[in-house]
Amino acid sequence: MSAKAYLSVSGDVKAALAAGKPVVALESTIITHGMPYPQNLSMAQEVEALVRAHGAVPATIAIMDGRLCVGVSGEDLQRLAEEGHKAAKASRRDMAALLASGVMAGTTVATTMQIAALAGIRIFATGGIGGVHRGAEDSFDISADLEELGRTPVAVVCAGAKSILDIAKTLEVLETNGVPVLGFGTDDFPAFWARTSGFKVDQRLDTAADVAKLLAIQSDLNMGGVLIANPIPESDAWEASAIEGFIAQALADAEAQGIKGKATTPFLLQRIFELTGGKSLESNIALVKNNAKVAAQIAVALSSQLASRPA
Ligand code: PSU
Ligand code: MN
Repeated sequence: MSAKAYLSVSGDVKAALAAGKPVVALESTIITHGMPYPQNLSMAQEVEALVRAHGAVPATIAIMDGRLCVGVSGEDLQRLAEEGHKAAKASRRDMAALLASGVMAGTTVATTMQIAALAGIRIFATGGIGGVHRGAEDSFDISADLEELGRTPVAVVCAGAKSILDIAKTLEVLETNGVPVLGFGTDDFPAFWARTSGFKVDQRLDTAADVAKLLAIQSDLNMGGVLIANPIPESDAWEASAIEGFIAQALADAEAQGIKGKATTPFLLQRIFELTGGKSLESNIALVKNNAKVAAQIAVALSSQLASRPA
């Protein structure tokens, strides 16, 4: 059987893809492991509505009932949101096991990219990518997202990388993996809750049409993913110095409790949520929505550019 035999694509996503209409993939680890219930459910619904409002079809991706599901909605979205941390967190290495067992899983950036590419979706919106963890020189904890970006031809719109990570090392690995890092309207690589990190992006582009032009060429070259870094809206942004104390506390707590491996990112997000009295979650939701909007605009620009190419 081919990998595509495991795909279950919803009717509206299938129709849009067949017609060359814009589609935006959305991940589900952010639903199961990134946010508490019920805010995770309302976020997922609002993000889908925003993608539609900007002219594209949303395709939330998850692994459910032994299938690679593309275009999860309604009841299934509710199931994922309620399952929360009881669901699995699907990274690349977990896929076969999850399909074999039928266990429900939120897909990370890495697996969402894989499944999106399999379905023929080119644009994907998330919150922040995984990266090189602080202390990686000892722990070797480097997110599979960085490897996947190097090899899978999907453009990922994110708000940069969370400052719980080592951003300098994350950017170095992205360079090694051959991933173009574009700043959408910014020269500075954003740091999730903060608009800047002090590190430069590879290239700044200011319009969706300019990004789409680059993506079409990247695809012609048969190359891998592209990272589009879109800063959190000013109204919801933190000063880097204001969030750093909470990050340091969350990291210290993770260390004290011996949190390791795939539990690390969900633990840190949850701790920062508690330490900020829920404010980090409001910012997280705002930046995901902003990424969904920009991803839809890029998807619309890309499908119109591809449609106007000579056959
Ligand atoms: N961004 C968010 N919330 C999240 C994540 C990203 O706003 O929960 C998830 C993504 O699915 C990303 C994962 O792929 O965290 C990274 O996990 P790890 O560091 O274990 O690779
Ligand atoms: Mn990791």
